[in-house]
Amino acid sequence: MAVRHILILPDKRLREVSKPVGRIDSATRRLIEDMFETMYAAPGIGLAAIQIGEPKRVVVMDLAKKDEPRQPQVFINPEVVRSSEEKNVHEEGCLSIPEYYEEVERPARVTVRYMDLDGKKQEIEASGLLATCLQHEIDHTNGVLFIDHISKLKRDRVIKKFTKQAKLAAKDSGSRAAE
Ligand code: K1U
Ligand code: ZN
Repeated sequence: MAVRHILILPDKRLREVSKPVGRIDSATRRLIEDMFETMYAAPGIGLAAIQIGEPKRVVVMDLAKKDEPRQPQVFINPEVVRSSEEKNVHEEGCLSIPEYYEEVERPARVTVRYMDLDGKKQEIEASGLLATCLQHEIDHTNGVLFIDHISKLKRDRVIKKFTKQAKLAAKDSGSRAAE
């Protein structure tokens, strides 16, 4: 198991549409282990495989509170099959956009179809934080980020900030390599 590097905005790979998983083989199981280790280390409550550079439709999640035992959940090839008309506003964050939080409006309840670790088809009806987190992670598998759901003004501002930071970091590592 390994803690993997999390891709940060404006990394173009975050815009890739991930590919469905066919068979759950040892490589997929290792990927899932790495995803949990990376998510717990961050720390975060969810992670999609593309965030560690693997364009596969795999999502991990743990919504347990600090004082509760861990509740790891795996969703393979998750898709929203039903959404409520009713909307909910929830503050969201993203491990690929560190320390930026914004309120996002999404359907309050969703039904998600997915495959479990045994390759069995499952369906879950979600509301509250689970619904928000599932929609956020399924968006990642489609190359969509939560900032795509906020105003263009706010989105452009955050993209500009992270692009500037990435350029400064690249310049800094280049000058250190030349020393
Ligand atoms: O997909 C991700 O980048 C993970 C993201 C999931 C998420 C959070 C909030 C709303 C929707 C989706 C995070 O985990 S951000 C970090 C976070 O929320 C958190 C971190 C430590 C403790 C509690 C929450
Ligand atoms: Zn995210």
